[in-house]
Amino acid sequence: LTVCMGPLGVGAQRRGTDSSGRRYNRIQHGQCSYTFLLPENDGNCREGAAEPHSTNALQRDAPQVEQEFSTQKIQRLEHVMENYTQWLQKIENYIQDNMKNEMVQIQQNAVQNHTATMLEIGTNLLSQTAEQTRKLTDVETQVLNQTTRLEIQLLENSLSTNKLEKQLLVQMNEISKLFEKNRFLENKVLEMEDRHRLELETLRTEKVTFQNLVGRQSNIIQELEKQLSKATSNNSILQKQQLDLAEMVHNLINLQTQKVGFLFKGDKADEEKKFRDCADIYNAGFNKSGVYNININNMSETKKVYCNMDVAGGGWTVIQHREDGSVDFHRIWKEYKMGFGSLSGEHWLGNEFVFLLTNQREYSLRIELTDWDGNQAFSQYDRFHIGNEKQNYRLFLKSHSGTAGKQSSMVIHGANFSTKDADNDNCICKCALMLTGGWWFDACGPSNLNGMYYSLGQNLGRLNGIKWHYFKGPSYSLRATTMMIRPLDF
Ligand SMILES: *[C@@H]1O[C@H](CO)[C@@H](O)[C@H](O)[C@H]1NC(C)=O
Ligand SMILES: *[C@@H]1O[C@H](CO)[C@@H](O)[C@H](O)[C@H]1NC(C)=O
Ligand SMILES: *[C@@H]1O[C@H](CO)[C@@H](O)[C@H](O)[C@H]1NC(C)=O
Ligand SMILES: *[C@@H]1O[C@H](CO)[C@@H](O)[C@H](O)[C@H]1NC(C)=O
Ligand SMILES: *[C@@H]1O[C@H](CO)[C@@H](O)[C@H](O)[C@H]1NC(C)=O
Ligand SMILES: *[C@@H]1O[C@H](CO)[C@@H](O)[C@H](O)[C@H]1NC(C)=O
Ligand SMILES: CC(=O)N[C@H]1CO[C@H](CO)[C@@H](O)[C@@H]1O
Repeated sequence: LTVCMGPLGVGAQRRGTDSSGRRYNRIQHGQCSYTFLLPENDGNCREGAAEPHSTNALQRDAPQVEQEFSTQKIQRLEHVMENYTQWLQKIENYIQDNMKNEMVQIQQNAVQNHTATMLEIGTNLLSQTAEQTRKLTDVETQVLNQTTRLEIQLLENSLSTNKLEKQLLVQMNEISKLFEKNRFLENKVLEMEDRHRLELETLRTEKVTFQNLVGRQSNIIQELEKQLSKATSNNSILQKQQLDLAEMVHNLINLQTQKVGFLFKGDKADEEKKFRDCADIYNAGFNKSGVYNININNMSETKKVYCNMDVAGGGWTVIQHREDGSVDFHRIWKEYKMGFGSLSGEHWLGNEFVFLLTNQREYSLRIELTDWDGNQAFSQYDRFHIGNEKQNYRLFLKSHSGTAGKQSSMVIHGANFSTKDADNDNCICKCALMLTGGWWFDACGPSNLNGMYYSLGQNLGRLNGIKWHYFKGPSYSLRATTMMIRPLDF
């Protein structure tokens, strides 16, 4: 057979419809081409599928056997075709399915990606939000902390303010109380002033009446005196009467002066009291030793003096005192004139003041001495005064007594005062330079209470020490001395 047979490829197959409307299937293989006319389709068959039992005659001249064989082959080919077609369809389906799956997967991936990104963004946002929230919370807590602190401070402030207010109230209350007290006191003072004024007025009127009375009384007295002078010429009986009358008059006068004195005393009470010396001060009721003001000779200017109110009845005005050597006594005339040292300690009152003092009335002098064994002794002179500066403050003494020697250690017949720059002694030497200090040196005499101060152990064998010959000998320097004066009639 020269029938061209060969493997059939799909690409070499061609289908179509001929001019008469019959469908065909043409297969090209090499030089051979085969055209199959396909039976009429009943409508259910698929296009391109060959009918296995076609009654249509082939447009080919071939014997019957060959025809049958060909028909078989065609049928097989048709099957194969169909199989292919099915395969193709299957593959198509498969591909389509796959495509669908992939699309779905891609979409899913995309969605997942989106979701993931969204989630990521979401988580990012969430974490950022969380961060922000944390920060906000921190800020909030800080703000709260500050607020609480401020509130606490506010509370404390208000508490202290309350306290202050309370204190203020208390103070105000006290102030108002004080005000009330003040007003009360003022009222009282006003009342007292009124009363005082009234009393003063009554006193004044009384004074006037008393003055009138006094005038009348003196008139009567004058008359009585006249009668008396007349009666004087009468007899002794009359003389006796006169005496009686005189006594009566005297009594009357006393009574009047007492009354008037009493009245005038009130007016004088405002005047400051003046003391001539410590005796006056003592008599005025001051019995404590110490520094006081006096007015020597009743002068207006005051002088401070130390008053000893303890020794021998008190009332002593101290003019010299030594006790510890704290003050230098080797000084010049001018200093001895005006005084030096400390009144409550060692001092010299001053010759000028002693002169003024001892010439306003009669004074006695007392000298207190203490040795280094604690023994005390004194010398007293009933009369003591000194002259003025022109008289070189000359010493006048009378009547020595006391325990510091039977004889007076001060020259009783008197001596002028000498200092290192004023030599008024009875020696060709200069006693004040030799023995130091200022004193009533004779030549040079048995005493010098203004000599050098020597402490215990150095006080023996000293010619220029604090000397009181008839107490401790010529070369013993004493531990303490006091010279003080008091009116003779104290
Ligand atoms: C068609 O395909 C099936 C498998 O899918 C196969 O078993 C059968 O033999 C095939 N038919 C022909 C005619 O090739
Ligand atoms: C998903 O995201 C990754 C990276 O984020 C990217 O590489 C991938 O192409 C994305 N896929 C789709 C389907 O968008
Ligand atoms: C407030 O803050 C301070 C430090 O800044 C801290 O010591 C204190 O304990 C805080 N107080 C409260 C009530 O948080
Ligand atoms: C001093 O005076 C007061 C009263 O003025 C008196 O009580 C006292 O006893 C006196 N002292 C001496 C030592 O006289
Ligand atoms: C002292 O002066 C007053 C007046 O100031 C006088 O009344 C008094 O008598 C005077 N006393 C003596 C002691 O001079
Ligand atoms: C003492 O002083 C008086 C008065 O200045 C003088 O007349 C007299 O001579 C003096 N006596 C001696 C011893 O210096
Ligand atoms: C006796 C005598 O001389 N008597 C006379 C006393 O004084 C009065 C006058 O006050 C005379 O009248 C008396 O004669």
